[in-house]
Amino acid sequence: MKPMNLTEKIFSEHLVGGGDLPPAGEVVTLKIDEAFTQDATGTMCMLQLEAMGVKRVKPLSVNFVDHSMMQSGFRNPDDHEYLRTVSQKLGIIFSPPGTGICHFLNIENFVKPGMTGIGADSHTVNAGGMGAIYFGAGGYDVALAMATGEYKLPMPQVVKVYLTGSLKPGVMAMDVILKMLSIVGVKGGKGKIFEYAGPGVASLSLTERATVTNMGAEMGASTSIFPSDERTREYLESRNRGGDYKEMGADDGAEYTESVDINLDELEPLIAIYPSPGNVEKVSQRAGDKIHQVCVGSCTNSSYENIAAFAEMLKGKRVVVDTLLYPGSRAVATQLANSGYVASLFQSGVRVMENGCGACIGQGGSPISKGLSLRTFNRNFPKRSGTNDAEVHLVSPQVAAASALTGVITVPTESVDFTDSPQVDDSASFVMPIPQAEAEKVETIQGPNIMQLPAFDSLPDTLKGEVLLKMGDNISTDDIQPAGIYLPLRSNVKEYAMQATFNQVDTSFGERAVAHRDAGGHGILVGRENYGQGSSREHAALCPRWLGVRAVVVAQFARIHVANLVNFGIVPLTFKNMEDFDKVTQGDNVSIDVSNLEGDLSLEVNGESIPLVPAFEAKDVPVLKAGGALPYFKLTTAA
Ligand code: MIC
Ligand code: SF4
Repeated sequence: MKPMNLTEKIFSEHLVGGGDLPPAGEVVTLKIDEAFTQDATGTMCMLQLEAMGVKRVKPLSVNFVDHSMMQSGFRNPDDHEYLRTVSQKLGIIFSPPGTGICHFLNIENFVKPGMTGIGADSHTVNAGGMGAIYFGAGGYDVALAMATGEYKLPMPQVVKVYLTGSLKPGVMAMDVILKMLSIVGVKGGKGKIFEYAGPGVASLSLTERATVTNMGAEMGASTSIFPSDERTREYLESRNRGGDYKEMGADDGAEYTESVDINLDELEPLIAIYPSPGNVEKVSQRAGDKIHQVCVGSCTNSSYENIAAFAEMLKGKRVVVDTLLYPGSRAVATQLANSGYVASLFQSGVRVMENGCGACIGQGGSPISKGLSLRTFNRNFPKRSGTNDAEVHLVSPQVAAASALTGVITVPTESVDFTDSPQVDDSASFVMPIPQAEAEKVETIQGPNIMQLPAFDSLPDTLKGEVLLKMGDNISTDDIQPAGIYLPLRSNVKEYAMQATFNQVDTSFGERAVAHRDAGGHGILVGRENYGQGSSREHAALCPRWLGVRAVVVAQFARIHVANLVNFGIVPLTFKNMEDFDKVTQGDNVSIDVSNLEGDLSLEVNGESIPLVPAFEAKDVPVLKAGGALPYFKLTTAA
């Protein structure tokens, strides 16, 4: 038999219908072992799951609460209560606020080597550190996976990342992924799975591997994966999960589309400079720059090892800038308390915050105006911190510690020996599913924050309307549909759309779009490269659709966003010739004949016909025609 890489092995074991794997780019259907949401995407996902008429989910499913935890007012707690009750009703595990960050809890408790999963969050790929294949997806796709136990995606190419050597003092796993970002860029990973291999792999612990796979999302990759080996066994045994261990790796002679070599010995501390995770430099190039804040945590860097190393460097000293810390889970926080680090962090002047996303998604912890914040997080997009004119650079926990002590960007050089402490089992925090007969009697509680799903009409033969916005490269979902202070509106499409959609790009967008929609126009958006990069939030498609947007025409889309556009009946299109971008102006009246989505498509503007290329797959055509995935699901399951 032909030698297989690890990705091919897991895909083959999960291929619905069996047989050979298709070539890269062709749609493949995988059996999904786990599906999950977090609270900011979970309520919409659950409303869609209920609208599908599902009585009980098929795969292992979890609803985590970690994003919207401020509870200033009824909105967040209402969302949590809906998630708690709907979880009980549908057979889903519920992880209440304070338990920890979804991706961190997932590797602690649920992911096993060789599993497949999808989650309604782009950093679901974190699970690749465990030797599993996990994808980030929009809420509808997660709801469908919960209903059917399956997920469809274009077969990715597999890239080998060959690691040699080991990290020297002051260099951390964060620097490995920042190095990858400097090589691959923020869109170079599209359609690819990064499979790590080589002798350097054994030098990285499981949580270090998860740091690397987590931030693979910032390369636009489908996912990333490490082999499962003795280090995996070590981690699982330390969590009393030794029985979940299975050795997994690529066969000798396995083939890859490309390969990247990284010698860990040669890495230096790196920093991603505002406003993109892809602007990577050496920390030494920025040494001495004044900083105003340090934040440690997020799903990328909130393991015990990360925080203990940070705390150890601070021990007996005081931070000189505002320093916030978010542990990845209650288990990690307890472990830090047991080893004495919580007390030493307090004494060092660190603000020990709740176990959750916190400042990473702008839920508090904003920096000062025009300030510079150093964060161990994975994203530094404009305005994401909640302070519009502040800047955020991304660094490892050791760079964060060295800099918090000096108030300027500082290169860590010494090796850190932190106190070890046994892992803690916090699985008692989860609310487990109840038997189906009892579950069916549960009434979900939907407070006033939960708005019912809007109904959307089918696709007309011609889209006719105005170019509502013309944008540049790398428009992120944070630009399209900001989170931060707007997170409490995630369950209320109308309010979220009116208050937040594109308000960072143009404050008049909501009003203009609604007026145009109500006058019968179809809104069109125009952009350039990597449109929709960043999060998996389907609201970045759902809210524009509510505002009347029916097509987006750009140079290239980010993977998850294009799927979300299709799911909400917005036609994703790309320019055949990028020079045509200059022929379109914001405010132009345009039309697109979409009566035959499989034929030639063009944008009619100012008397010219600009050729377009579909960014959707053939399988998406009936979904777009029906006006979106849920209307299509209803049409096809009723038939
Ligand atoms: C993010 O980091 O941008 C988020 C918030 O976790 C998002 C999900 C969301 O918007 O709810 C993500 O990464 O998918
Ligand atoms: Fe939460 Fe930040 Fe991770 Fe998103 S990137 S899941 S907001 S910690």
